[in-house]
Amino acid sequence: MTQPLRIGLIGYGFMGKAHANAYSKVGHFFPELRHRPVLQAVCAREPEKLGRFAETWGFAHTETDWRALVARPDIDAVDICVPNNLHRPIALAAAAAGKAILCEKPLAMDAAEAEEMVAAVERAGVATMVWYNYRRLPAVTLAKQLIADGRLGQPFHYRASFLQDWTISADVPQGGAALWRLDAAAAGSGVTGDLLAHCFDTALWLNGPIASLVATTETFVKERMHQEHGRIEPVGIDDACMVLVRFANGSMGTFESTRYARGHKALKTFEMNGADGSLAFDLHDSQYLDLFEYRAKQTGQKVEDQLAGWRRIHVTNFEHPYMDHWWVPGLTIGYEHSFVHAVADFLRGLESGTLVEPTFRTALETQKVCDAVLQSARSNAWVTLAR
Ligand code: SOE
Repeated sequence: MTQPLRIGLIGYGFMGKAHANAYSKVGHFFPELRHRPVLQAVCAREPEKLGRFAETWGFAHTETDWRALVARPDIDAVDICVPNNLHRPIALAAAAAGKAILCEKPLAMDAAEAEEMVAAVERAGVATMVWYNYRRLPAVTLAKQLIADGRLGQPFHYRASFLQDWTISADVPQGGAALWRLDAAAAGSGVTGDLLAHCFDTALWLNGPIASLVATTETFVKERMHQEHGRIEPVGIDDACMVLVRFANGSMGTFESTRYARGHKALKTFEMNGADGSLAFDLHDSQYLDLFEYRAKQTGQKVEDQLAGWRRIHVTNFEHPYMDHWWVPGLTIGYEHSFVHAVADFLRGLESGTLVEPTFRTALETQKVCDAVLQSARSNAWVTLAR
């Protein structure tokens, strides 16, 4: 017997579409799950576009005020896909209404807001998940499994980047639909919260907590027209950010993010080097994980020098994470599937009673790292993260 989980989606931009697609697909590809998402209601401000979105994706109802959506008794889970400055009020209201909450990243504008949200959801005892979707690409989950299995040995280095180039033109406005990511009042920060947050979430998951860091940021375009009222306003976000970190496990890390890397659209990479091996991932080749084994886990022996080398694992076998739910070995999946996996894991978590990661509490740690980055960039000094 399947059990419906009635979703109330708030926001229908790029992320709203990714989530709606995931809810639609999950039951087909993960039929063993008891809970089935039902596209119950979607909320946004523009009625005409909203109606079209609801019709396209099959939502039963629409609302133009998020408060009305949260208050609906026929909604079990609220999905927050709106600009970051609305995450906190919606999450607090949804927690008070006893709804499960799925929230786009970053969790909040800053760690203080995130703390308040964590307290509210834990007080209410509701299930939460933050959509750090890249964890759920099979190659990234495989990296987690290999590291947890001790294949890399003592970790020395972690390096990550997320590079884009879509804001180089000074003519790109800030604010409003799609461009709220450039408006500090709506986004909280620039690449730090939008892109590095993904890198930090993956890094904390794979390599543990960050103990201290030093960062520098730059805003290359100082003024932009605001899309909502047409006035030229100072730009308050970071366009680029570089960070040096020390992890609690003794390893060192570097992180870089920018929207000014001409030619790069979404170059998200990470590499980790340990005493016994290294691994590397590149989002442009998301079905691959590169592994260098210095010492073979099964035998404990050093790999013969003439055979040592980087191995490219095509992460499409039934044995690989999530892949037994898709096609036959060798056939690939992509970006959208990371969201389907997130929903599947969330539903499985509801069934087992073990909440899926990252919960609001886990995402708070990423938020604290983002805050420390911005604090360090302002003060030009190392920042120690409290534990
Ligand atoms: C920004 O361009 C963006 O869409 C982020 O907001 C997403 O989180 C990232 O996955 C892709 O880039």
